[in-house]
Amino acid sequence: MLILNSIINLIILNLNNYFIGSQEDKMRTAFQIYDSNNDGFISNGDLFNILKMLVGDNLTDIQIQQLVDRSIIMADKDLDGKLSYEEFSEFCKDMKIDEMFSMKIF
Ligand SMILES: [Ca+2]
Ligand SMILES: [Ca+2]
Repeated sequence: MLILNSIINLIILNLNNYFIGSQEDKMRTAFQIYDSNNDGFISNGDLFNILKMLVGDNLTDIQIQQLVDRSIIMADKDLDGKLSYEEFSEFCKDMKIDEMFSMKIF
């Protein structure tokens, strides 16, 4: 879980450098990055693609898939197997900047 939080944090921090806007705008932009097929939901496959890109060879496909499955289960409040913007933003709200340092567990 910490790994995913860290990755989302990194993306949001990076967005801070490139975009001027409210926290809401940044969250919306981060959501659009994750929603790689642009259908308005972050699916299991969307998340897998993004994580795969971000972690590269640090994790096997199986480890990435497990991480994706766990993350979706934790954040998916209405149990439809994908994350809406509301679920995503709720999930991100509790994250702390400090958690990005858990990247070191790679
Ligand atoms: Ca999608
Ligand atoms: Ca959902």
